[in-house]
Amino acid sequence: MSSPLPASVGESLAAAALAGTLLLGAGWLSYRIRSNASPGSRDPPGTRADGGTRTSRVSRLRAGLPYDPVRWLTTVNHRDIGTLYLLFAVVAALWGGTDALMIRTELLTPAADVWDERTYNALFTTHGLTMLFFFVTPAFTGVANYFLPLFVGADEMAFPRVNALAFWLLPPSLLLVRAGLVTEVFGKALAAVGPRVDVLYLLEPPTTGWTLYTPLSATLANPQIDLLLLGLHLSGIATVLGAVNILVTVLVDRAPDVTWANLDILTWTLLTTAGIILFAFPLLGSALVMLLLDRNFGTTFFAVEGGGPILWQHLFWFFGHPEVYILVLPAFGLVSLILPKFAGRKLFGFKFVVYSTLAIGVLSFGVWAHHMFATGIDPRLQASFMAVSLAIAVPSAVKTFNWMTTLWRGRIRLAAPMILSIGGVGLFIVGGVTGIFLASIPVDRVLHDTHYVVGHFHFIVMGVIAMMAFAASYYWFPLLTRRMYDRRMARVQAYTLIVGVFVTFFPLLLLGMDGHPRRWASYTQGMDTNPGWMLLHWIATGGAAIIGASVTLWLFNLVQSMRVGAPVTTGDPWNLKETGQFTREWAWFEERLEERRRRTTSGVEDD
Ligand code: HEM
Ligand SMILES: [Cu+2]
Repeated sequence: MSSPLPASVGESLAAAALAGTLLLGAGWLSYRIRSNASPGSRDPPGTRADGGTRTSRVSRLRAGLPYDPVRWLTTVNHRDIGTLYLLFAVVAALWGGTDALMIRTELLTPAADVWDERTYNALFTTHGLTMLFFFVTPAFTGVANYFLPLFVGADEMAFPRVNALAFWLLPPSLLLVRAGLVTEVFGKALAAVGPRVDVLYLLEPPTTGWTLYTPLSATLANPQIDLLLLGLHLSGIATVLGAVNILVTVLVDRAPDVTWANLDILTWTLLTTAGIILFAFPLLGSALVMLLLDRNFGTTFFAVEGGGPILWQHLFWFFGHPEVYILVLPAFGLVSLILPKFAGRKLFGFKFVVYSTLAIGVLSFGVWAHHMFATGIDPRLQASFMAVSLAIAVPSAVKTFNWMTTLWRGRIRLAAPMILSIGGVGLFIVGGVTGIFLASIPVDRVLHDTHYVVGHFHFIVMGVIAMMAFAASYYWFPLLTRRMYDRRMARVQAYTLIVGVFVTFFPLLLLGMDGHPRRWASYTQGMDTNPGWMLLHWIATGGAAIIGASVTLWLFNLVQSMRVGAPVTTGDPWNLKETGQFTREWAWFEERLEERRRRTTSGVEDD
């Protein structure tokens, strides 16, 4: 049965319904947040200091659940919000990871016969967007929320309610970005049991690539592109709100004994990242609005007769290059934090690591046109961008040498977080060095838009960023859950992840040097002259399967250990006191354990 409405009416109705639902949800949430004043928000329902005892049917029902859903929806506590960010990031990573495995499956055969071309284009688009905006940034914002106040000795983030708002903008923005898939799956499920509702098939998954280049993104009729732009805009607002919170917390809410001289390395990198976000994201926001106006209101910002399609690339990459450092700096911070703990030595050259972080923060705004060497912009401009791009490799190298020197003559303990940190540094070196080649104009002319570029940045985004997210999950697991994970399984997971990343992305460097363009669903055209391509794709897909197995092992280990892992009874599960590296978050944890012990021995029920 087909819908009687003309497509455009159905489309507007669907958009209005979606917007209405979002607004109602937001209104309800803000009401709940306001009535859940921060002091008692972690107390069980019915016992809040401000609310008195409430015994409505709903609150009795809530008290019977293992988790109180209203508390999680309305919390303004930094650790709760941090936890929500981390859970959201895991969900997004698994969703984006599914895209990745589907991409790799298509490339097993030279023809586009597993999925079709359109699906393939959609897959690499949603994969990139999901991973960058909904996995990496939320994961590190989660770490910042949970740990930054503990590191700087603040009771809370500076603006707890803004913090809740920033988090709750993310789920709707992810849904907007991926709405087409959601509505289509919903439509198919509905059609299986009842009527076929045409309006649910109006949104086709976006096929622009994460870079949203004009003129393609300005001219595609698919209304999903508009939703995508709105969703990205929303997620940008969330990211800026989060960054403001981090900045103000560090600048204003530090404990008296936390000075600039003894601020820890992770806080330094989170602070720098927040600074970059403040300058980069508003620009993305503006560009997205211009594109929306071009698409819907006939403006000509990116039309040939107006600003021209290249303007998009300038605006996008003015945001986009700093964005790659927004993603990588927190991972660098985690290396600098975790590596010394398991090498038994202080981070070598702490000051230089801080200075190089700040230098990267500034320089990252001066290199954007290295993504545009192939567009025919003025060669004199290109040369200056090449120079700054080569220069930005220097502070990255400074860090790498500091990490290696930290290991030198250290007492190295190969626990899972350490294996992942060392692996992360190693893979980052491959990613960084391939970047230096790309920064050179003549080399980039050959390699631009090939799989070499995909290999380059995945050695960084998977090689060090995802690697350090896993390392952090192990490192703080005892603190987050009061239980220990299975260490042997974790070590196996860490080694397989390193192998998987290398096996997946090294063949891409070779394919790129062989001239294999990126974003091709089918490579039959190249097979006559390059019969080796298929083998390289097979190896890469095999690597992706190793990564998939490794991530499954990680998930299994953590979920299982959360339930039945060995209880942690000491505040120092990593023996950090021995080498004088017992940091504030662990001290906080130790205190909490002590308090629990006092409460249970004095017979008070624990939470
Ligand atoms: C050592 C410093 C680095 C240099 C010199 C460098 C250089 C480059 C160059 C020149 C390109 C453009 C290649 C082309 O499209 O032809 C590029 C692409 C890219 N780089 Fe890097 N890079 C560096 C570090 C990083 C880091 C730290 C990240 C990620 C956290 C990163 C992520 C990316 C991404 C995502 C792209 C591809 C964007 C796209 O077209 O989709 N790079 N890099
Ligand atoms: Cu760049």
